[in-house]
Amino acid sequence: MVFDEKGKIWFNGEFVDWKDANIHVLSHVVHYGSSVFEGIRCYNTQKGPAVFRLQDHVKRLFNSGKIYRMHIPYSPEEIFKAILETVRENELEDCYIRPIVLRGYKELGVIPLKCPLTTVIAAWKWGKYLGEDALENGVEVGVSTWRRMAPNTLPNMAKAGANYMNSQLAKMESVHNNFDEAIMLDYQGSVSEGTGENIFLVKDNILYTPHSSLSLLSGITRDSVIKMAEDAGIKVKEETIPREMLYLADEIFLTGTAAEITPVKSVDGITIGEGKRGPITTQLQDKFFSIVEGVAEDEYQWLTYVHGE
Ligand code: PPE
Repeated sequence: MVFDEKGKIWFNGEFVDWKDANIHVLSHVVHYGSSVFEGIRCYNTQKGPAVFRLQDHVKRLFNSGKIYRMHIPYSPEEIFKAILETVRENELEDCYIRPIVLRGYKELGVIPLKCPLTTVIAAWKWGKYLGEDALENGVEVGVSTWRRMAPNTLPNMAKAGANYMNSQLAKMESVHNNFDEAIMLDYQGSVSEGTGENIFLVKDNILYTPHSSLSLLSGITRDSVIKMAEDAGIKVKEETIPREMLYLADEIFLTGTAAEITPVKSVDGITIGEGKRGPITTQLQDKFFSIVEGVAEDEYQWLTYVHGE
């Protein structure tokens, strides 16, 4: 995906042309990675575009800011509304929305508190994250030699720009090794998450996912999958998952806003189950897409219609 540079970006409360949404090279964020952000999807439904779990994403943005002592100069309600306005302003239907709060330009040095915050919301069309046929045919992943951040190093519960330096190392290594995605282990060697996704395993009809204390971002898609699975009578276990359990799983899938629900067909070249999308993955994918595309009833009230209902 390369930007087409069309449309407007919400920049500190005002819409500016795509090319004018700029910050100074000596901004704090450029040197020290000081930002918190969100990734949100909007789906095209019969009732117009609808944003998935907007309230929860806005809440997580403010929680990330809280951890980093960033006092976002807008209320959650203002950001909520500004996100919907950004989709409307750009006349988008299905799109990906990226709000980011960053520490800006004033002085350098590790202490960031004098640098003003800049708040930005951009939206664009972002197709299938892990490739066109990934949702149907699955992806090939490799366990990374890079570990996820250990407790009390960088907080995994904050969705902060700097965390993605760790993700980048793992992703570049996996691409170099001809994998589609990396799976990272936590500092003690148990399964944590992908570079931009959470991970689920199916074994003997039970759904397993690493517990949220295992150095991962507690994903909103992950939470959605757990709810849908439990309501479908599938037993869900959040626990410590040893690496080798990956190879022995019947099914594996990745979840994330960008990646949605993507099946995994192999790990480190070892085929998972039948090497294709399994029945529980299919069941949860079908349920997820029927809700977000507005085909099924929005039983969890996950959708916010951009132009009202
Ligand atoms: N773990 C990580 C590390 C992560 O980045 C994401 C989202 C998730 C889990 C899943 O979280 P959620 O989206 O709430 O279900 N990754 C975002 C950024 C991807 C990117 O390449 O940038 C996303 O999917 O929007």
